[in-house]
Amino acid sequence: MRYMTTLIGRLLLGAAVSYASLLAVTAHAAAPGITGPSFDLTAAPGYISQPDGTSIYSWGYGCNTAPSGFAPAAIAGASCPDGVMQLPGPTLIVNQGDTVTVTLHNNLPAAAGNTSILFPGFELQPFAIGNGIPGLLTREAAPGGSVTYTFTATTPGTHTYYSGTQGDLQIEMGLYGAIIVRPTAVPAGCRAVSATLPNGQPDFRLAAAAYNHSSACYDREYLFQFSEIDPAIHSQAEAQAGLACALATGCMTVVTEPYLAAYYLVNGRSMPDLMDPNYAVQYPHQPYNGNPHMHPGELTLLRVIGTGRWQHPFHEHGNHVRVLARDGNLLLTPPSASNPAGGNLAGPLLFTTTTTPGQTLDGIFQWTGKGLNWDIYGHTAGHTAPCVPDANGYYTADPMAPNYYEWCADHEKALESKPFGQVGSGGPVTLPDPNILANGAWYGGSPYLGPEATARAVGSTPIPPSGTVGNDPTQEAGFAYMWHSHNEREITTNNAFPGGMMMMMLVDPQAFTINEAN
Ligand SMILES: [Cu+2]
Repeated sequence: MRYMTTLIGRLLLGAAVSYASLLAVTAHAAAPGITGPSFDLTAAPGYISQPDGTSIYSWGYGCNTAPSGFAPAAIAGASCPDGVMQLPGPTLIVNQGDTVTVTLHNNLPAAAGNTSILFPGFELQPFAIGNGIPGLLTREAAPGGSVTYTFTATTPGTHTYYSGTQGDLQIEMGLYGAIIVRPTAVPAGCRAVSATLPNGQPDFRLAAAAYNHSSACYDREYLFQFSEIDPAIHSQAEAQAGLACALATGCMTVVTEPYLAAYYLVNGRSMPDLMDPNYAVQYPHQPYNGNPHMHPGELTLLRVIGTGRWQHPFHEHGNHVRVLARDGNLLLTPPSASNPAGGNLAGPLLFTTTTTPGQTLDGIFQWTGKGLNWDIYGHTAGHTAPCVPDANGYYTADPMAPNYYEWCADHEKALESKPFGQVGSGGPVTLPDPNILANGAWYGGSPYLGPEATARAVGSTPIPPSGTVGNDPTQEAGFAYMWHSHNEREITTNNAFPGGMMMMMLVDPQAFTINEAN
């Protein structure tokens, strides 16, 4: 939403004290998780924290014993401590074709009764006699007991897993997580995962492509799981957690309707906590963040999962999102008269990637600055940077160039013909569309990207005043966009704005190394 983007920009600039810590963070998101194909999980209680200082009694999946590994390998300091619940549960990363085994230990209070996991989209192998207890939807683990699920990861993409027992209570309490299945092949035109991207910076991708399709290549990826919390449900469960109980269905009487959410989470955290690093020590039960960064031109894969009860209209400012797949199913055209082979991408271009409970969505986001009608790099007379358009109109000859992926049609187009404030005598040539270009905490005080951005903005009347935030462009000075729920109720934390389902996406100059390893 446009006015909200402006508002949050002003809030962030104005509230220097409360947001000072945000300006210093250089932590990013990626799609961190644990690798398989065998996983030993616990379901256990714990307390998550929210930005208003609240601790909320929750249930979550965690590692029962140490995982075989962590991904992406470029993230240092990853952890999944034995027996510690987390929210969301560990992201399970496997390869297409793997035989995946997940053993679940029920360490919830006896009063919660049995618990289980569903793996929608995958066909479980038959259960051996004695493996778990038959439940309504799947085999369950009794309190203190365990159950093992086995399935083949047949289809690549983004999937979800969650409790199949008393879902209105157990999913609300936090028993959910994500599964990422890496495709088997490197499709034509996609780069294999290596130590570095073409620009020489670290490669944090989990795979060369999201699916076995050359249109599913990407340069960078983020996973966002949307959920909400009704604290009244959690406090009822907490109050009854100590009840003696020997029933499979538990002994709690928790009223889950009417449903009154007060906390709106992305990856288990709310704004501004979600901008802190992955695995930050202050969130021992919420290891995953939501802090997307990208360079101009990069194809950014968004893995979006709806959990909980409500739809959440997730709006990615800066461009639309091209949907690749839903529920791990790549959306392709069928054969037709004009294209007998079929197989072209068929997903819509969405302004808002609305989440649906239980559904996953993969989409590609790209920011280039095309359409602004002025030179985002501030090239002026006498500059030496070339902009020779490729077949698509972008400068892509040199991935190491400061203006790599510049939209050449706007090369050397001035933002203003006269200094700011003198609109009557010329003024800005083109006012930026705030839906395309926004400002925010990292905004370098210059309307230009690039290592010389601040210097270019210095003048008698720079726009906006240079040094407003005072960041060194090679450190952190890009274009900031709010990515948030378009339901305004959901960008609050316990009724206070700003909070909830809100993050800031940063388009960083090529000179800035995007290091997602915390
Ligand atoms: Cu918006």
